[in-house]
Amino acid sequence: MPINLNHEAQTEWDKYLEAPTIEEQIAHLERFLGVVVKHKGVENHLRMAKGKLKRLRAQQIKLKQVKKGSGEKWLVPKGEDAQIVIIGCVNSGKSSVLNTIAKSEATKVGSYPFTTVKPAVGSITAKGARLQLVELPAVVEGSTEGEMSGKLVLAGIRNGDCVIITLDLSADPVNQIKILLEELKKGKIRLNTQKPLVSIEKVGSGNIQVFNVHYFEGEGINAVNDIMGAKGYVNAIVRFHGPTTVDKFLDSLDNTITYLPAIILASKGDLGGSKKGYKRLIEYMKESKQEFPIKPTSTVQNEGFEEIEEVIFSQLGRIRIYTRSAVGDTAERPIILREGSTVEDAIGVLSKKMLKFFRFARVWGSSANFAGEKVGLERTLHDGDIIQVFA
Ligand SMILES: Nc1nc2c(ncn2[C@@H]2O[C@H](COP(=O)(O)OP(=O)(O)OP(=O)(O)O)[C@@H](O)[C@H]2O)c(=O)[nH]1
Ligand SMILES: [Mg+2]
Repeated sequence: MPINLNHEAQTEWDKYLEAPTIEEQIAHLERFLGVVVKHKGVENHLRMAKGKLKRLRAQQIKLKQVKKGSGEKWLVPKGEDAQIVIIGCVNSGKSSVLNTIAKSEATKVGSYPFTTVKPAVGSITAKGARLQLVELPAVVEGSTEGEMSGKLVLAGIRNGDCVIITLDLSADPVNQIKILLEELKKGKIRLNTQKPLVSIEKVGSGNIQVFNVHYFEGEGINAVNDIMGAKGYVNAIVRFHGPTTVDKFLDSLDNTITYLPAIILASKGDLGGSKKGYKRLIEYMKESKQEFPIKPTSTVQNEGFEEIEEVIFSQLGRIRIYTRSAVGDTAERPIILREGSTVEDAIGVLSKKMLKFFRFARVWGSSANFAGEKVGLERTLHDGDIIQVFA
């Protein structure tokens, strides 16, 4: 936060940072822009505030459309930084988990099945990132065929950036995870699965050219040619970048598959039989080689949620980058980018125009070889880095 904001502006900015709803955030940002005393030292801050206000207003309009029933009801427009979808079988504790994490009464909890029939929304701040939590109605056997609005539920999952799965530990959690993962697999959603390490480039001529085929496990050039031919490719370059099975190779040819990170919250840990259920769940996940962070919880006893924000942020695969202004002030709130993002990605979020006039950037943090290192657009950034852009 720049120390050179006038007192009134600082107060409005602090209120904006704390504001729980979009309406209040907009109101404080508008007041901030009305009272801020303008000078060189606050230029970056002003630009950021105006950008945020624009995004929030756009988001507000979308949310209003959704409420009115514009046909998009099931795709909750994305919040500022990322959207976390909460899914699970019926009555597994999704609404209770949403309310507990969001520390609010965001949605209704009920002992009867299908209490939640439309997405319910809450929000949290996790390590400086504003996250939207969306509880989707239950996934059931047959969701992929449209059972219990299943197609819309699956579309809602694809719209998220990370998934929280709730499993009722007192009611055969192994059966629940099997149903969920089977429906998601049929719905072309892959959780905690690395994207195929193979890239396909369509070209104008030259037939099928293959590089590093030794990575194709148990198969060779002929299998590549057969599969490519069956999928209708005539001219293409296939590059293997790491170990690839036939299933993974087929996945790489299907760009309708969604890959998402996920966490399991094993709920109702206070009920009888839950300890046994938890043990069986851990054994099953290990046997079936499915790697998920699993946290046993109880919403009734408020247990297992101590570091939930950190767990969600780390699974989300995002980094926090802090900008430094021309006069050396560092922003208090980070910009949130995908892991592996570069200086170019960071500037793209701030202002596309700035990219045109970019000269160099200085970086502080673990991606810099020394504090304040001068870097170009291609430098990969790490969580917690600070960048100062010279244009
Ligand atoms: N004992 C205990 N009961 C819980 C816990 N979490 C949820 N429940 C109960 O389980 C029932 C279902 O909870 P919800 O949070 O509504 O579950 P849901 O998955 O959202 O349910 P649907 O929206 O109907 O699919 C309610 O009666 C809750 O009170 C828990 O940690 N411990
Ligand atoms: Mg519910």
